[in-house]
Amino acid sequence: MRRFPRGRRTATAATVLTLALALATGTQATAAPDASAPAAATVRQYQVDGVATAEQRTALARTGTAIDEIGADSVVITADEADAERLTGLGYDLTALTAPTERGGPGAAAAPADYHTYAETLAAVDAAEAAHPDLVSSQVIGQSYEGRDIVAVKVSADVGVDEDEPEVLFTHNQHAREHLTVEMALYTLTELTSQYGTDPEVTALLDTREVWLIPTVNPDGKVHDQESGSFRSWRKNREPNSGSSAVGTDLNRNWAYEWGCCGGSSGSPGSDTYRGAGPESAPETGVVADFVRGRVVGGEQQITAHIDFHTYGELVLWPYGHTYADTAPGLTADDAAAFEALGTAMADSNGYTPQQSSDLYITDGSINDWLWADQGIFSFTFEMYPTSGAGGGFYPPGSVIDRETSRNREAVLTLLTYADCAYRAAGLEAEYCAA
Ligand code: 0X9
Ligand code: CA
Ligand code: ZN
Repeated sequence: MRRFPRGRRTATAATVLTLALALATGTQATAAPDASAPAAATVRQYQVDGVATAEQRTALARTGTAIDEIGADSVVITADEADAERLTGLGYDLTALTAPTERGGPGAAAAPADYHTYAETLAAVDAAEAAHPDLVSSQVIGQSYEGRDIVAVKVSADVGVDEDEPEVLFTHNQHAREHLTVEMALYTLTELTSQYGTDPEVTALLDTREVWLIPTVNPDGKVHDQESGSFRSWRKNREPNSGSSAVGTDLNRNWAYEWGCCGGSSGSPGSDTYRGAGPESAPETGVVADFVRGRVVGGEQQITAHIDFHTYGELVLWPYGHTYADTAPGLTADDAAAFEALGTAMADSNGYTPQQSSDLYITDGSINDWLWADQGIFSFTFEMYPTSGAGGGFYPPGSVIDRETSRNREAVLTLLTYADCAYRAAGLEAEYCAA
């Protein structure tokens, strides 16, 4: 793995940490919970009835609640007992749900060992690089709050040369408990490398595009959620908050466009949607934002298209998240038409539901809004499998990983195909795609 010079000193400390984690990995499924950690409140999912419209969902989200799942006139949230009491006091109608295992029947939920650990993820990246040195090159782009390496993997023909080709970025695992998204990164890496020179479409795309994969944006959160012996339903990063015992920032509320503008995030450190002390206050957000800014070459952002992988809901989402409006400053009718056309084309291939992200509920400080408004990148969110808790919620079993990652093969290739000019998806090439 090649390291940026500025990362070398801390990378050494992080390597020691990685080795320690690797040693602990073998027993992760049965290890006793960390006795030094404060006793965690009981966290579970609740159904909230009578929440039917985007406005009602935004009102609920405004209380600082992260919404996991949307039904016709109800939603599912994750909350501890204190949050649940607070919401009931506000007049919300909550019903505690049983754990995913019971909801989906036997075998519907995963064990921590079903997914790659952080250390195993980096090992898989290193193995791909060793096996395909002309196609794969990884870099440490910075460190998480706890000092773990955040890695970007470039995949392209002649990978060692920065060619003048459209670049496409895939980010994964902003939210700690969304482990299936890390599997998605490893699937894409395996598929692209194994099919180059074999599959004509993959070969042509890697000959003409440069792909960047960031398999985990939130390594500390992933380790915290996965490696204590049982899952913790953790969402945020692991950065302490001054003046509060509550840990963590919601990285997908911490990006530097209209940060905290619109009731789509929380100012309370205890909230699952805490936006952080300021835009890019979280180290992980800053590392990825700096990486993206570093792809401006000769005054031009090289990255043209992006997917941020989340779970769950089976959705393809596009900007804006901070306003319900279809067009807004920085988002013209033609831009919106291109987002809808390309998002719908991708959804046609994977069976997800395509929509503007604010159709769900308002979010501010999301990665999609920043990448589009600030960097001009056609930026989507995929909410992967399942559609509901019955499929395992945030923790679907390992038996579905192959099916649910390969399900996005065509969508990923479609994004690569349109990376030269996304407006082409909406038939606007004459206006926007002049050679
Ligand atoms: O709320 C989120 O950050 C995402 N949903 S999740 O259940 N994975 O937490 C959805 C974000 C969609 N909004 C924007 N992309 N603006
Ligand atoms: Ca290339
Ligand atoms: Zn998420």
